[in-house]
Amino acid sequence: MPGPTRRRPSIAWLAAVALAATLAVAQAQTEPPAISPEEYETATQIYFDRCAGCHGALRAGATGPNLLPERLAEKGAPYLQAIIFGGLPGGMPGWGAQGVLSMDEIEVMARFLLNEPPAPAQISYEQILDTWVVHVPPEERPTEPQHDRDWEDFFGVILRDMGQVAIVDGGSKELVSLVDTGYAIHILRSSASGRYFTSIGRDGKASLIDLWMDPPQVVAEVKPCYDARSIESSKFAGFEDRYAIVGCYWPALAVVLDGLTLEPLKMIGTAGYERGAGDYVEEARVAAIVASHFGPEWIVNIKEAGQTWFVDYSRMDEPGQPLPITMLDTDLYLHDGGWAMDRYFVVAANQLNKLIAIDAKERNVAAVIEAGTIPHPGRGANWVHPEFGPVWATGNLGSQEMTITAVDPEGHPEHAWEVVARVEVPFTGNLFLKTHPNSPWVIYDHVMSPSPVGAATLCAIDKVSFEVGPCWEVPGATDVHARMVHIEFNRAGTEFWVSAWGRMDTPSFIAVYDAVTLEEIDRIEGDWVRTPTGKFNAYNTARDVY
Ligand code: DHE
Repeated sequence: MPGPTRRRPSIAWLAAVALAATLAVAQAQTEPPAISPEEYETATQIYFDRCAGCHGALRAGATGPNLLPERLAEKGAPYLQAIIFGGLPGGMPGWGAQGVLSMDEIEVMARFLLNEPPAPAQISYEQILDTWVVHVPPEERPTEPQHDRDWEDFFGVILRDMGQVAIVDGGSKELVSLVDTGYAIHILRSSASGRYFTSIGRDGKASLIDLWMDPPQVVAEVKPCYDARSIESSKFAGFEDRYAIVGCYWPALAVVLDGLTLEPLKMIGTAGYERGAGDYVEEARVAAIVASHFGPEWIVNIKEAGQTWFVDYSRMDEPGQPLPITMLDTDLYLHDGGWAMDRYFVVAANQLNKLIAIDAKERNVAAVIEAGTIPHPGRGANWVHPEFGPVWATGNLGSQEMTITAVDPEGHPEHAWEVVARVEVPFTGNLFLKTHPNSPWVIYDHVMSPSPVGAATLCAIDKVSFEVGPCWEVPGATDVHARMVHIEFNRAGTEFWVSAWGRMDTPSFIAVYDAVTLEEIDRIEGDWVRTPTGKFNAYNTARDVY
């Protein structure tokens, strides 16, 4: 998207918007406002970039409300402009106030929302196949690492708006290579061996990065969807690195790929009927996916259908053999989650303020837990507490609470699925928390805090006493317009890294801390460090250490 022209709104403009908003109901529009084809195209792109994640590709509502003209017409364009500019307390960002959208763009967006939405396209297997490229075939790849670096301690760092992933040496902190991937990369996952990173872009493009090559590079890519957030590889014994799966937001689809070439093998449509006796859901988006340790299957969470599917990949390449999918009714608004004790996959039903613990061994719901407001675990944090045994924690986006739950019904039945602590943290806006067996702390961010100080503040929570230890505003973060986001430990668990997520036009940094003393011991900087978000240590990601 071209850089917007930014004009600060004058007080007079804001007053005019407020006045117009109060008059809007009375001035309900009967005709949609005019919008030129160029404006419609610009607005469609902005909608995809900024709005579709919460309001859905069809604008029919998802975690955010329905944005169809029938509902919005009575509100009127000035009212919509005011909301897009300033946001709402329930989580709608103030795109104008944050400097992301210009006043001209906001004005076009308001008119776009009062017109009928475009019909997003479906995708065919041939279209996916056309995007598939193998840069280095498996037989031409090295049979052993081509460099002396400790590749299992590499970090893949997402440079979100650069469409790149930086491979950084976890020991020396040197940039090993910078690889081009999809647009606005969302997550990385490691193959079971740890040799490959797979990445998925918001534009649905998947890339396979070989860490044994010198330098590490993208060896294959494919674009199975138009909009996606999740990717995972096959991890069960005997199937290591063999397959990968992409979860799409649009179209409603999961696509199984060959793990070494990313050749598309199987498309699995997810549109269908909502859990129980629900309605038909056309936009049933795939949220978190994890590879089970109990069988050759992925646990795939279908957000708007309120279902979790166990997708068996064991006979994927045997024509005429079954591809069993076990459907489990869980709940609506499934989003992100992670392993508790390597047995229970705990996923947030975020708009319901719930956590659902899915037993990967029995393939059923083991427990439903009341979290805080909009739980957002990332993958959560696991540790063994001296009194409660194994526990798992999530942060919450909408409340000042870290929720800690006991997760060992067999070893500690007296506390099973009990929330053993609701720890008060200083700000709302948490997205991620992380720990490592060798650190006494859980590290907690507040990236979506409405206050710039909150967004730049990290906290360490004591894993035994549950006390909030030091919280600190990261020096220099606000100077580069950055929010501190996403924590990742190195393989040894002796240090953790946190991204200062700034703007594309300003180089930013990654702060490195001692995992015990919490002292800042290094800062990764350079012209290439722009819009860093998620970071994934090859060893920890392959083995689900968090
Ligand atoms: Fe994410 C994980 C969806 C906004 C960075 N994000 C996930 C997952 C989902 C998801 C479904 C779980 C994937 C899995 O485990 O298989 N994220 C969404 C959205 O729908 C949402 C709310 C809005 C959108 O339009 O995308 C959203 N996410 C963000 C951001 O704004 C972040 C901070 C930066 C960005 O890329 O846009 C962001 N999401 C991340 C990261 C993870 C993630 C870094 C993986 C965390 C981990 O440790 O595994």
